[in-house]
Amino acid sequence: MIGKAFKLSAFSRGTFWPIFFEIRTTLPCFQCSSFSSSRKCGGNDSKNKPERKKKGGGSDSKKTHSKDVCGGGGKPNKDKSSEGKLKGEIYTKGTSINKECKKDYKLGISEDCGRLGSSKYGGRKLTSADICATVGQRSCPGSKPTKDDKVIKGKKGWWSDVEMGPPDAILGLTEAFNRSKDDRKVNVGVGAYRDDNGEPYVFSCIREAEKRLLAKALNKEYIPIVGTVEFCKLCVELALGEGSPPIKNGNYCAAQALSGTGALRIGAEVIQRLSNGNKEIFFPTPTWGNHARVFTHAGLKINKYRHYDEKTNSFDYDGSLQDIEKIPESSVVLFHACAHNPTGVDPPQKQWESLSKLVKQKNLLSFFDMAYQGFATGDFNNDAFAPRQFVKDGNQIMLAQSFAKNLGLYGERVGCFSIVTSSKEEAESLLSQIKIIIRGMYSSPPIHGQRLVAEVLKDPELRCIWECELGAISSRIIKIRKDLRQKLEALGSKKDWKHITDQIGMFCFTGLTEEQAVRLTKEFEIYLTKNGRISMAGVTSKNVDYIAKCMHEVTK
Ligand code: KET
Repeated sequence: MIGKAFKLSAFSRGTFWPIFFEIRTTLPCFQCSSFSSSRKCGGNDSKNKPERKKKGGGSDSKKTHSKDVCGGGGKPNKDKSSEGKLKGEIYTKGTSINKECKKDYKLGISEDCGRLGSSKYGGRKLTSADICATVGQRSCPGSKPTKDDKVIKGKKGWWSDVEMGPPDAILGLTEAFNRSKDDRKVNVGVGAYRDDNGEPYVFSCIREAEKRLLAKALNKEYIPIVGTVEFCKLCVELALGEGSPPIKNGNYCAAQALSGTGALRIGAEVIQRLSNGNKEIFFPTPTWGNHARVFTHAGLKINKYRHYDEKTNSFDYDGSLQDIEKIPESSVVLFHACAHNPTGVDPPQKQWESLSKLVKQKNLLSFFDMAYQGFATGDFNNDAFAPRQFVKDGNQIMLAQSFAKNLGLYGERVGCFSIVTSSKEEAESLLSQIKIIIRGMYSSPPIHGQRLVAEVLKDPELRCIWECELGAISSRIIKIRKDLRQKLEALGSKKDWKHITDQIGMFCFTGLTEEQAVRLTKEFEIYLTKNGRISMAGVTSKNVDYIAKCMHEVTK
Protein backbone atom coordinates (compact mmCIF):
# COMPACT_ATOMS: atom_id res chain seq x y z
CA MET A 1 0.00 0.00 0.00
CA ILE A 2 2.83 2.40 0.88
CA GLY A 3 4.49 1.51 -2.39
CA LYS A 4 1.28 2.28 -4.22
CA ALA A 5 0.85 5.61 -2.49
CA PHE A 6 4.42 6.60 -3.27
CA LYS A 7 4.05 5.86 -6.96
CA LEU A 8 0.77 7.69 -7.07
CA SER A 9 2.16 10.82 -5.50
CA ALA A 10 5.02 10.86 -8.01
CA PHE A 11 2.52 10.90 -10.86
CA SER A 12 0.08 13.27 -9.27
CA ARG A 13 2.89 15.74 -8.67
CA GLY A 14 2.87 16.00 -12.42
CA THR A 15 6.43 14.95 -13.12
CA PHE A 16 5.53 14.05 -16.69
CA TRP A 17 3.80 17.33 -17.54
CA PRO A 18 6.82 19.23 -18.88
CA ILE A 19 7.42 16.46 -21.41
CA PHE A 20 3.77 16.40 -22.32
CA PHE A 21 3.71 20.14 -22.98
CA GLU A 22 6.88 19.95 -25.01
CA ILE A 23 5.35 17.37 -27.29
CA ARG A 24 2.03 19.13 -27.52
CA THR A 25 3.47 22.45 -28.60
CA THR A 26 5.25 20.97 -31.58
CA LEU A 27 2.14 19.36 -33.01
CA PRO A 28 0.97 20.81 -36.31
CA CYS A 29 -1.85 23.31 -36.19
CA PHE A 30 -4.92 21.33 -37.23
CA GLN A 31 -6.54 24.15 -39.15
CA CYS A 32 -3.71 25.47 -41.26
CA SER A 33 -1.32 22.51 -41.09
CA SER A 34 1.57 24.71 -40.02
CA PHE A 35 3.43 24.08 -36.79
CA SER A 36 2.74 27.52 -35.49
CA SER A 37 0.54 28.36 -32.58
CA SER A 38 1.50 32.02 -32.51
CA ARG A 39 -0.68 34.89 -33.71
CA LYS A 40 -1.07 33.84 -37.34
CA CYS A 41 -1.45 30.33 -38.53
CA GLY A 42 0.70 30.56 -41.60
CA GLY A 43 -0.52 33.58 -43.48
CA ASN A 44 1.87 36.18 -42.29
CA ASP A 45 4.60 34.27 -40.61
CA SER A 46 7.86 35.14 -42.19
CA LYS A 47 8.80 32.12 -44.25
CA ASN A 48 6.15 29.61 -43.44
CA LYS A 49 8.65 27.71 -41.39
CA PRO A 50 7.52 25.37 -38.66
CA GLU A 51 7.61 27.41 -35.53
CA ARG A 52 7.98 26.14 -32.00
CA LYS A 53 5.80 27.65 -29.40
CA LYS A 54 7.71 28.77 -26.35
CA LYS A 55 7.08 26.71 -23.26
CA GLY A 56 4.25 28.23 -21.29
CA GLY A 57 3.52 30.68 -24.11
CA GLY A 58 -0.08 29.72 -23.68
CA SER A 59 -1.60 31.62 -26.62
CA ASP A 60 -4.94 30.14 -27.41
CA SER A 61 -4.55 28.85 -30.92
CA LYS A 62 -8.28 28.28 -31.40
CA LYS A 63 -9.03 31.89 -30.53
CA THR A 64 -6.34 33.05 -32.89
CA HIS A 65 -7.89 31.00 -35.65
CA SER A 66 -11.41 32.26 -35.27
CA LYS A 67 -10.36 35.88 -34.87
CA ASP A 68 -7.41 36.22 -37.16
CA VAL A 69 -8.08 33.58 -39.73
CA CYS A 70 -11.68 34.28 -40.45
CA GLY A 71 -11.91 37.88 -39.40
CA GLY A 72 -10.87 39.20 -42.77
CA GLY A 73 -8.07 41.17 -41.18
CA GLY A 74 -5.20 39.24 -42.74
CA LYS A 75 -3.19 40.77 -45.52
CA PRO A 76 -3.28 39.05 -48.88
CA ASN A 77 -0.57 36.45 -48.96
CA LYS A 78 2.42 37.23 -51.07
CA ASP A 79 4.16 33.93 -50.68
CA LYS A 80 3.00 31.97 -53.70
CA SER A 81 5.10 28.89 -53.03
CA SER A 82 2.58 26.99 -50.97
CA GLU A 83 -0.55 28.32 -52.65
CA GLY A 84 -2.52 25.99 -54.80
CA LYS A 85 -1.94 22.76 -52.95
CA LEU A 86 -4.52 23.10 -50.26
CA LYS A 87 -6.65 25.50 -52.21
CA GLY A 88 -7.20 22.89 -54.83
CA GLU A 89 -8.51 20.50 -52.21
CA ILE A 90 -11.22 22.80 -51.01
CA TYR A 91 -12.15 25.22 -53.73
CA THR A 92 -13.07 24.66 -57.32
CA LYS A 93 -10.90 25.93 -60.10
CA GLY A 94 -10.48 29.61 -60.76
CA THR A 95 -11.01 30.65 -57.19
CA SER A 96 -8.39 31.06 -54.60
CA ILE A 97 -8.40 32.62 -51.23
CA ASN A 98 -5.50 33.70 -49.21
CA LYS A 99 -3.77 31.30 -46.95
CA GLU A 100 -5.27 32.45 -43.70
CA CYS A 101 -8.57 30.98 -44.76
CA LYS A 102 -7.57 28.03 -46.80
CA LYS A 103 -8.37 25.40 -44.20
CA ASP A 104 -11.22 27.02 -42.36
CA TYR A 105 -13.75 24.34 -41.72
CA LYS A 106 -16.47 26.80 -40.81
CA LEU A 107 -17.12 27.50 -44.48
CA GLY A 108 -20.26 29.45 -45.03
CA ILE A 109 -20.90 30.23 -41.40
CA SER A 110 -18.87 33.38 -41.18
CA GLU A 111 -20.10 36.23 -43.35
CA ASP A 112 -16.62 37.58 -43.80
CA CYS A 113 -14.09 34.90 -44.53
CA GLY A 114 -10.88 36.48 -45.71
CA ARG A 115 -10.10 37.91 -49.15
CA LEU A 116 -10.34 36.37 -52.54
CA GLY A 117 -7.11 36.30 -54.44
CA SER A 118 -8.71 35.66 -57.79
CA SER A 119 -9.06 38.52 -60.21
CA LYS A 120 -12.72 37.53 -60.62
CA TYR A 121 -13.42 38.86 -57.15
CA GLY A 122 -11.00 41.78 -57.41
CA GLY A 123 -9.42 41.06 -54.06
CA ARG A 124 -12.58 42.01 -52.19
CA LYS A 125 -13.66 40.29 -48.99
CA LEU A 126 -15.00 36.77 -49.34
CA THR A 127 -18.54 36.31 -48.07
CA SER A 128 -20.49 33.16 -47.34
CA ALA A 129 -22.46 33.70 -50.54
CA ASP A 130 -19.20 33.59 -52.51
CA ILE A 131 -18.27 30.35 -50.82
CA CYS A 132 -21.67 28.85 -51.57
CA ALA A 133 -21.25 29.74 -55.20
CA THR A 134 -17.74 28.36 -55.16
CA VAL A 135 -18.66 25.00 -53.72
CA GLY A 136 -21.74 24.79 -55.94
CA GLN A 137 -24.37 24.97 -53.23
CA ARG A 138 -27.48 27.11 -53.34
CA SER A 139 -27.28 28.03 -49.71
CA CYS A 140 -24.95 27.39 -46.85
CA PRO A 141 -25.55 26.56 -43.22
CA GLY A 142 -26.13 29.80 -41.40
CA SER A 143 -27.42 31.68 -44.44
CA LYS A 144 -31.06 32.73 -44.61
CA PRO A 145 -33.57 30.13 -45.86
CA THR A 146 -34.88 30.69 -49.36
CA LYS A 147 -38.54 30.39 -50.30
CA ASP A 148 -37.85 26.90 -51.64
CA ASP A 149 -36.36 25.80 -48.33
CA LYS A 150 -39.57 26.57 -46.44
CA VAL A 151 -41.98 24.70 -48.69
CA ILE A 152 -41.18 21.32 -50.19
CA LYS A 153 -43.11 20.87 -53.43
CA GLY A 154 -46.09 22.86 -52.18
CA LYS A 155 -46.25 20.78 -49.00
CA LYS A 156 -44.87 21.34 -45.51
CA GLY A 157 -41.16 21.87 -44.91
CA TRP A 158 -39.12 18.76 -44.18
CA TRP A 159 -38.91 19.46 -40.49
CA SER A 160 -41.82 21.82 -39.91
CA ASP A 161 -43.72 19.29 -37.77
CA VAL A 162 -40.83 18.63 -35.42
CA GLU A 163 -41.69 19.65 -31.89
CA MET A 164 -39.26 20.83 -29.26
CA GLY A 165 -38.16 17.85 -27.16
CA PRO A 166 -37.79 18.01 -23.39
CA PRO A 167 -34.28 18.39 -21.93
CA ASP A 168 -32.63 15.14 -20.84
CA ALA A 169 -33.50 14.26 -17.24
CA ILE A 170 -29.82 13.90 -16.30
CA LEU A 171 -27.61 15.62 -18.88
CA GLY A 172 -30.15 18.47 -19.19
CA LEU A 173 -29.35 19.33 -15.57
CA THR A 174 -25.74 20.06 -16.44
CA GLU A 175 -26.92 22.36 -19.21
CA ALA A 176 -29.19 24.22 -16.77
CA PHE A 177 -26.39 24.32 -14.19
CA ASN A 178 -23.97 25.81 -16.72
CA ARG A 179 -26.51 28.46 -17.70
CA SER A 180 -27.07 29.57 -14.10
CA LYS A 181 -25.16 32.64 -12.93
CA ASP A 182 -26.04 32.09 -9.26
CA ASP A 183 -23.00 31.77 -6.99
CA ARG A 184 -24.76 29.24 -4.77
CA LYS A 185 -25.18 26.70 -7.57
CA VAL A 186 -24.20 23.07 -6.93
CA ASN A 187 -24.29 20.27 -9.52
CA VAL A 188 -25.18 16.93 -7.97
CA GLY A 189 -27.09 15.84 -11.06
CA VAL A 190 -24.85 13.89 -13.38
CA GLY A 191 -22.85 10.93 -12.12
CA ALA A 192 -19.40 12.32 -12.80
CA TYR A 193 -16.70 12.32 -10.16
CA ARG A 194 -15.45 15.60 -8.72
CA ASP A 195 -12.54 16.04 -6.34
CA ASP A 196 -13.03 17.74 -3.00
CA ASN A 197 -12.61 21.13 -4.70
CA GLY A 198 -15.49 20.29 -7.00
CA GLU A 199 -13.17 19.90 -10.00
CA PRO A 200 -13.38 17.12 -12.62
CA TYR A 201 -10.71 14.53 -11.98
CA VAL A 202 -8.37 13.01 -14.52
CA PHE A 203 -6.82 9.79 -13.22
CA SER A 204 -3.02 9.91 -12.82
CA CYS A 205 -2.78 6.49 -14.49
CA ILE A 206 -4.53 7.99 -17.52
CA ARG A 207 -2.19 11.01 -17.60
CA GLU A 208 0.73 8.60 -17.56
CA ALA A 209 -0.83 6.37 -20.22
CA GLU A 210 -1.36 9.46 -22.39
CA LYS A 211 2.28 10.38 -22.01
CA ARG A 212 3.39 6.89 -23.00
CA LEU A 213 1.10 6.86 -26.01
CA LEU A 214 2.35 10.22 -27.22
CA ALA A 215 5.91 8.96 -27.00
CA LYS A 216 4.98 6.01 -29.22
CA ALA A 217 3.71 8.39 -31.96
CA LEU A 218 1.22 5.80 -33.18
CA ASN A 219 -0.79 6.19 -36.37
CA LYS A 220 -4.52 6.85 -36.54
CA GLU A 221 -5.61 4.10 -38.93
CA TYR A 222 -9.06 2.57 -38.61
CA ILE A 223 -9.19 -0.15 -36.02
CA PRO A 224 -11.27 -3.31 -36.59
CA ILE A 225 -15.07 -2.96 -36.55
CA VAL A 226 -15.27 -4.61 -33.14
CA GLY A 227 -12.10 -3.02 -31.77
CA THR A 228 -8.83 -4.81 -31.16
CA VAL A 229 -8.72 -8.36 -29.85
CA GLU A 230 -6.33 -7.24 -27.13
CA PHE A 231 -8.63 -4.50 -25.80
CA CYS A 232 -11.69 -6.75 -25.81
CA LYS A 233 -9.90 -9.55 -24.02
CA LEU A 234 -8.54 -7.20 -21.36
CA CYS A 235 -12.06 -5.89 -20.73
CA VAL A 236 -13.64 -9.32 -20.42
CA GLU A 237 -10.81 -10.44 -18.14
CA LEU A 238 -11.42 -7.45 -15.89
CA ALA A 239 -15.10 -8.33 -15.64
CA LEU A 240 -15.08 -12.12 -15.47
CA GLY A 241 -11.63 -12.65 -13.97
CA GLU A 242 -8.50 -13.85 -15.74
CA GLY A 243 -8.69 -17.52 -16.55
CA SER A 244 -12.45 -17.75 -16.15
CA PRO A 245 -13.81 -20.71 -18.18
CA PRO A 246 -15.44 -18.72 -21.03
CA ILE A 247 -12.14 -16.91 -21.62
CA LYS A 248 -10.08 -20.10 -21.42
CA ASN A 249 -12.41 -21.95 -23.78
CA GLY A 250 -13.12 -19.08 -26.18
CA ASN A 251 -16.81 -19.21 -25.31
CA TYR A 252 -17.34 -15.48 -25.57
CA CYS A 253 -17.36 -12.73 -28.10
CA ALA A 254 -16.74 -9.06 -27.45
CA ALA A 255 -16.76 -5.75 -29.22
CA GLN A 256 -15.42 -2.34 -28.28
CA ALA A 257 -18.34 0.02 -27.75
CA LEU A 258 -19.11 3.71 -27.40
CA SER A 259 -18.93 3.60 -23.61
CA GLY A 260 -21.60 1.87 -21.53
CA THR A 261 -24.54 3.34 -23.42
CA GLY A 262 -23.10 2.21 -26.74
CA ALA A 263 -22.54 -1.29 -25.34
CA LEU A 264 -26.15 -1.46 -24.17
CA ARG A 265 -27.30 -0.22 -27.56
CA ILE A 266 -25.34 -2.90 -29.43
CA GLY A 267 -26.81 -5.46 -27.02
CA ALA A 268 -30.33 -4.19 -27.67
CA GLU A 269 -29.78 -4.52 -31.41
CA VAL A 270 -28.31 -8.00 -31.00
CA ILE A 271 -31.35 -9.16 -29.03
CA GLN A 272 -33.73 -7.59 -31.52
CA ARG A 273 -32.05 -9.03 -34.62
CA LEU A 274 -30.42 -12.27 -33.54
CA SER A 275 -31.98 -13.81 -30.46
CA ASN A 276 -34.38 -16.75 -30.55
CA GLY A 277 -35.97 -15.54 -27.34
CA ASN A 278 -38.61 -12.92 -26.50
CA LYS A 279 -37.92 -9.37 -27.60
CA GLU A 280 -38.79 -8.06 -24.18
CA ILE A 281 -36.47 -6.82 -21.45
CA PHE A 282 -37.27 -6.45 -17.74
CA PHE A 283 -35.60 -3.62 -15.77
CA PRO A 284 -35.28 -3.17 -12.02
CA THR A 285 -37.44 -0.38 -10.60
CA PRO A 286 -36.23 2.20 -10.43
CA THR A 287 -33.44 2.10 -12.98
CA TRP A 288 -31.09 4.43 -14.85
CA GLY A 289 -33.24 6.94 -16.73
CA ASN A 290 -31.79 6.12 -20.13
CA HIS A 291 -32.39 2.35 -20.14
CA ALA A 292 -35.92 2.60 -21.50
CA ARG A 293 -34.86 4.80 -24.39
CA VAL A 294 -31.87 2.66 -25.37
CA PHE A 295 -33.94 -0.51 -25.61
CA THR A 296 -37.16 0.87 -27.09
CA HIS A 297 -35.12 2.59 -29.79
CA ALA A 298 -33.97 -0.86 -30.85
CA GLY A 299 -37.59 -2.02 -30.98
CA LEU A 300 -37.72 -4.07 -27.77
CA LYS A 301 -40.65 -4.15 -25.39
CA ILE A 302 -39.77 -3.03 -21.88
CA ASN A 303 -41.09 -4.17 -18.54
CA LYS A 304 -40.03 -4.14 -14.91
CA TYR A 305 -39.36 -6.06 -11.72
CA ARG A 306 -39.07 -4.76 -8.16
CA HIS A 307 -35.63 -3.75 -6.89
CA TYR A 308 -35.95 -1.06 -4.22
CA ASP A 309 -38.07 -1.17 -1.12
CA GLU A 310 -38.92 2.39 -0.18
CA LYS A 311 -40.08 1.39 3.27
CA THR A 312 -36.80 -0.15 4.31
CA ASN A 313 -34.56 1.75 1.85
CA SER A 314 -32.99 -1.55 0.91
CA PHE A 315 -33.05 -4.22 -1.81
CA ASP A 316 -36.51 -5.73 -2.18
CA TYR A 317 -35.35 -9.33 -2.26
CA ASP A 318 -38.77 -10.98 -1.93
CA GLY A 319 -40.35 -8.57 -4.39
CA SER A 320 -37.66 -9.14 -6.99
CA LEU A 321 -37.84 -12.94 -6.64
CA GLN A 322 -41.63 -12.88 -6.99
CA ASP A 323 -41.49 -10.64 -10.04
CA ILE A 324 -38.66 -12.49 -11.78
CA GLU A 325 -40.49 -15.74 -11.12
CA LYS A 326 -43.38 -14.39 -13.21
CA ILE A 327 -41.25 -13.24 -16.15
CA PRO A 328 -42.10 -15.35 -19.24
CA GLU A 329 -39.35 -17.85 -20.11
CA SER A 330 -36.75 -16.76 -22.68
CA SER A 331 -37.11 -13.07 -21.87
CA VAL A 332 -34.23 -10.76 -21.07
CA VAL A 333 -33.64 -9.42 -17.59
CA LEU A 334 -31.33 -6.49 -16.89
CA PHE A 335 -29.22 -6.27 -13.75
CA HIS A 336 -26.92 -3.50 -12.53
CA ALA A 337 -23.73 -5.44 -11.82
CA CYS A 338 -22.87 -3.22 -8.84
CA ALA A 339 -23.57 0.23 -7.36
CA HIS A 340 -27.14 0.26 -8.62
CA ASN A 341 -28.14 3.57 -10.19
CA PRO A 342 -30.06 5.47 -8.80
CA THR A 343 -30.56 3.65 -5.47
CA GLY A 344 -27.02 2.72 -4.40
CA VAL A 345 -28.55 -0.53 -3.13
CA ASP A 346 -27.25 -3.93 -4.34
CA PRO A 347 -28.33 -7.44 -3.39
CA PRO A 348 -25.93 -9.03 -0.88
CA GLN A 349 -23.84 -11.89 -2.35
CA LYS A 350 -26.09 -14.64 -0.97
CA GLN A 351 -29.11 -13.06 -2.68
CA TRP A 352 -27.22 -12.73 -5.96
CA GLU A 353 -26.60 -16.47 -5.74
CA SER A 354 -30.33 -17.16 -5.47
CA LEU A 355 -31.15 -14.75 -8.26
CA SER A 356 -28.63 -16.48 -10.48
CA LYS A 357 -30.21 -19.88 -9.83
CA LEU A 358 -33.69 -18.54 -10.53
CA VAL A 359 -32.58 -16.94 -13.80
CA LYS A 360 -30.96 -20.19 -14.89
CA GLN A 361 -33.96 -22.26 -13.93
CA LYS A 362 -36.33 -19.94 -15.81
CA ASN A 363 -34.06 -19.83 -18.86
CA LEU A 364 -33.85 -16.05 -18.79
CA LEU A 365 -31.11 -14.17 -20.60
CA SER A 366 -29.35 -11.86 -18.16
CA PHE A 367 -27.88 -8.59 -19.37
CA PHE A 368 -25.47 -6.95 -16.90
CA ASP A 369 -24.99 -3.21 -17.05
CA MET A 370 -21.58 -2.73 -15.47
CA ALA A 371 -20.93 1.00 -15.40
CA TYR A 372 -19.30 1.18 -11.96
CA GLN A 373 -16.84 -1.69 -11.51
CA GLY A 374 -14.48 -0.55 -8.75
CA PHE A 375 -16.77 2.26 -7.62
CA ALA A 376 -18.95 0.26 -5.26
CA THR A 377 -16.28 -1.16 -2.97
CA GLY A 378 -13.06 0.11 -4.52
CA ASP A 379 -12.23 -3.52 -5.47
CA PHE A 380 -12.71 -4.84 -9.02
CA ASN A 381 -13.22 -8.42 -7.94
CA ASN A 382 -15.83 -7.66 -5.28
CA ASP A 383 -17.73 -5.46 -7.66
CA ALA A 384 -17.75 -8.19 -10.31
CA PHE A 385 -19.24 -10.80 -7.98
CA ALA A 386 -22.68 -10.93 -9.63
CA PRO A 387 -21.73 -11.49 -13.29
CA ARG A 388 -19.04 -13.98 -12.21
CA GLN A 389 -21.54 -15.92 -10.10
CA PHE A 390 -24.06 -16.01 -12.95
CA VAL A 391 -21.40 -17.36 -15.32
CA LYS A 392 -20.31 -19.91 -12.73
CA ASP A 393 -23.91 -21.13 -12.57
CA GLY A 394 -23.99 -21.65 -16.31
CA ASN A 395 -25.85 -18.49 -17.35
CA GLN A 396 -24.86 -17.16 -20.76
CA ILE A 397 -24.76 -13.53 -19.78
CA MET A 398 -24.56 -10.37 -21.85
CA LEU A 399 -22.40 -7.59 -20.48
CA ALA A 400 -22.08 -3.84 -21.06
CA GLN A 401 -18.92 -2.30 -19.56
CA SER A 402 -18.10 1.38 -19.28
CA PHE A 403 -14.82 3.11 -18.48
CA ALA A 404 -16.51 6.49 -18.05
CA LYS A 405 -16.60 6.44 -14.26
CA ASN A 406 -13.98 3.95 -13.12
CA LEU A 407 -11.26 5.45 -15.35
CA GLY A 408 -12.76 8.93 -15.66
CA LEU A 409 -12.97 8.59 -19.45
CA TYR A 410 -16.46 10.12 -19.72
CA GLY A 411 -15.94 12.02 -22.95
CA GLU A 412 -13.62 9.46 -24.55
CA ARG A 413 -16.56 7.04 -24.82
CA VAL A 414 -14.80 3.74 -24.14
CA GLY A 415 -16.70 0.60 -23.29
CA CYS A 416 -17.11 -3.01 -24.24
CA PHE A 417 -20.03 -5.26 -25.13
CA SER A 418 -19.67 -9.00 -24.66
CA ILE A 419 -21.66 -12.22 -24.61
CA VAL A 420 -20.84 -15.55 -23.00
CA THR A 421 -21.83 -18.25 -25.47
CA SER A 422 -22.34 -22.00 -25.40
CA SER A 423 -19.43 -22.72 -27.74
CA LYS A 424 -16.52 -21.19 -29.62
CA GLU A 425 -18.36 -21.65 -32.92
CA GLU A 426 -21.41 -19.81 -31.61
CA ALA A 427 -19.14 -16.98 -30.46
CA GLU A 428 -17.58 -16.73 -33.91
CA SER A 429 -20.93 -16.60 -35.71
CA LEU A 430 -22.28 -14.04 -33.26
CA LEU A 431 -19.22 -11.85 -33.65
CA SER A 432 -19.56 -11.92 -37.42
CA GLN A 433 -23.14 -10.65 -37.08
CA ILE A 434 -22.19 -8.04 -34.47
CA LYS A 435 -19.68 -6.72 -36.99
CA ILE A 436 -22.47 -6.26 -39.52
CA ILE A 437 -24.61 -4.44 -36.96
CA ILE A 438 -21.80 -2.10 -35.90
CA ARG A 439 -20.68 -1.41 -39.48
CA GLY A 440 -24.19 -0.18 -40.23
CA MET A 441 -24.36 2.02 -37.14
CA TYR A 442 -21.00 3.77 -36.92
CA SER A 443 -18.58 1.62 -38.93
CA SER A 444 -15.80 1.23 -36.40
CA PRO A 445 -14.97 2.54 -32.93
CA PRO A 446 -12.66 5.41 -31.92
CA ILE A 447 -9.01 4.61 -31.40
CA HIS A 448 -7.66 6.83 -28.66
CA GLY A 449 -9.68 5.97 -25.55
CA GLN A 450 -9.30 2.23 -25.99
CA ARG A 451 -5.54 2.66 -26.26
CA LEU A 452 -5.55 4.45 -22.92
CA VAL A 453 -7.60 1.70 -21.30
CA ALA A 454 -5.42 -1.06 -22.75
CA GLU A 455 -2.28 0.76 -21.59
CA VAL A 456 -3.58 0.86 -18.02
CA LEU A 457 -5.05 -2.65 -17.96
CA LYS A 458 -1.98 -4.43 -19.26
CA ASP A 459 0.67 -2.57 -17.30
CA PRO A 460 0.99 -3.75 -13.68
CA GLU A 461 2.40 -0.43 -12.55
CA LEU A 462 -0.42 1.64 -14.06
CA ARG A 463 -2.98 -0.83 -12.84
CA CYS A 464 -1.63 -0.52 -9.35
CA ILE A 465 -1.91 3.29 -9.53
CA TRP A 466 -5.45 2.91 -10.87
CA GLU A 467 -6.51 0.70 -7.97
CA CYS A 468 -4.97 3.10 -5.53
CA GLU A 469 -6.81 6.05 -7.06
CA LEU A 470 -10.13 4.20 -7.10
CA GLY A 471 -9.59 3.35 -3.44
CA ALA A 472 -9.02 7.04 -2.67
CA ILE A 473 -12.12 8.03 -4.66
CA SER A 474 -14.41 5.56 -2.93
CA SER A 475 -13.00 6.62 0.46
CA ARG A 476 -13.81 10.25 -0.29
CA ILE A 477 -17.36 9.29 -1.24
CA ILE A 478 -17.80 7.20 1.93
CA LYS A 479 -16.51 10.08 4.05
CA ILE A 480 -18.72 12.67 2.43
CA ARG A 481 -21.75 10.39 2.93
CA LYS A 482 -20.96 10.37 6.66
CA ASP A 483 -20.55 14.15 6.69
CA LEU A 484 -23.86 14.76 4.95
CA ARG A 485 -25.74 12.48 7.30
CA GLN A 486 -24.08 14.00 10.38
CA LYS A 487 -24.85 17.55 9.25
CA LEU A 488 -28.52 16.70 8.67
CA GLU A 489 -28.75 15.09 12.10
CA ALA A 490 -26.95 18.02 13.73
CA LEU A 491 -29.49 20.39 12.19
CA GLY A 492 -32.17 18.53 14.10
CA SER A 493 -33.79 16.79 11.13
CA LYS A 494 -36.50 14.40 12.29
CA LYS A 495 -36.09 12.20 9.23
CA ASP A 496 -34.02 9.05 9.28
CA TRP A 497 -30.94 9.57 7.08
CA LYS A 498 -29.27 6.23 7.77
CA HIS A 499 -29.63 5.19 4.13
CA ILE A 500 -27.18 7.92 3.09
CA THR A 501 -24.37 5.92 4.67
CA ASP A 502 -25.85 2.49 3.92
CA GLN A 503 -25.98 3.03 0.17
CA ILE A 504 -22.89 2.50 -1.95
CA GLY A 505 -21.34 3.88 -5.12
CA MET A 506 -21.75 7.23 -6.71
CA PHE A 507 -25.36 7.98 -5.87
CA CYS A 508 -27.57 8.59 -2.89
CA PHE A 509 -31.25 7.98 -3.39
CA THR A 510 -32.28 10.49 -0.78
CA GLY A 511 -35.98 9.73 -0.56
CA LEU A 512 -36.80 13.37 -1.37
CA THR A 513 -40.07 13.74 -3.26
CA GLU A 514 -40.17 15.28 -6.71
CA GLU A 515 -41.62 18.43 -5.20
CA GLN A 516 -38.77 18.67 -2.69
CA ALA A 517 -36.17 18.00 -5.39
CA VAL A 518 -37.63 20.71 -7.62
CA ARG A 519 -37.61 23.15 -4.68
CA LEU A 520 -33.95 22.40 -4.09
CA THR A 521 -33.20 23.33 -7.67
CA LYS A 522 -35.52 26.31 -8.03
CA GLU A 523 -35.03 27.94 -4.64
CA PHE A 524 -31.57 26.80 -3.68
CA GLU A 525 -29.74 26.18 -6.98
CA ILE A 526 -28.96 22.57 -6.11
CA TYR A 527 -29.24 20.62 -9.35
CA LEU A 528 -30.37 17.03 -8.76
CA THR A 529 -32.64 14.66 -10.66
CA LYS A 530 -36.35 14.85 -9.89
CA ASN A 531 -36.37 11.34 -8.43
CA GLY A 532 -34.35 12.70 -5.50
CA ARG A 533 -31.04 11.20 -6.59
CA ILE A 534 -27.89 13.03 -5.54
CA SER A 535 -24.53 12.31 -7.08
CA MET A 536 -22.35 12.05 -3.97
CA ALA A 537 -19.37 12.72 -6.19
CA GLY A 538 -20.55 16.33 -6.46
CA VAL A 539 -20.72 16.80 -2.68
CA THR A 540 -17.56 18.34 -1.24
CA SER A 541 -16.35 19.56 2.14
CA LYS A 542 -17.10 23.10 0.93
CA ASN A 543 -20.71 22.59 -0.14
CA VAL A 544 -21.84 19.84 2.25
CA ASP A 545 -23.08 22.34 4.88
CA TYR A 546 -25.13 24.20 2.32
CA ILE A 547 -26.59 21.00 0.84
CA ALA A 548 -27.52 19.66 4.29
CA LYS A 549 -29.15 22.98 5.29
CA CYS A 550 -31.22 23.09 2.12
CA MET A 551 -32.20 19.40 2.35
CA HIS A 552 -33.33 20.02 5.91
CA GLU A 553 -35.26 23.11 4.83
CA VAL A 554 -37.28 21.28 2.15
CA THR A 555 -37.98 18.24 4.36
CA LYS A 556 -39.11 20.09 7.52
N1 KET B 1 -25.40 2.45 -17.15
C1 KET B 1 -25.65 3.07 -15.99
C2 KET B 1 -26.28 2.31 -14.89
C3 KET B 1 -25.30 4.42 -15.85
O1 KET B 1 -25.52 5.00 -14.69
C4 KET B 1 -24.71 5.11 -16.92
C5 KET B 1 -24.41 6.54 -16.81
C6 KET B 1 -24.46 4.39 -18.10
C7 KET B 1 -24.82 3.06 -18.18
C8 KET B 1 -23.82 4.99 -19.30
O2 KET B 1 -22.62 5.59 -19.10
P1 KET B 1 -21.63 5.89 -20.32
O3 KET B 1 -21.18 7.28 -20.10
O4 KET B 1 -22.39 5.72 -21.61
O5 KET B 1 -20.55 4.89 -20.19
N2 KET B 1 -24.92 7.28 -15.92
C9 KET B 1 -24.66 8.69 -15.63
C10 KET B 1 -24.48 9.56 -16.84
C11 KET B 1 -25.60 9.54 -17.83
O6 KET B 1 -26.77 9.59 -17.47
O7 KET B 1 -25.27 9.48 -19.04
C12 KET B 1 -25.72 9.21 -14.69
O8 KET B 1 -26.66 8.47 -14.35
O9 KET B 1 -25.61 10.34 -14.25
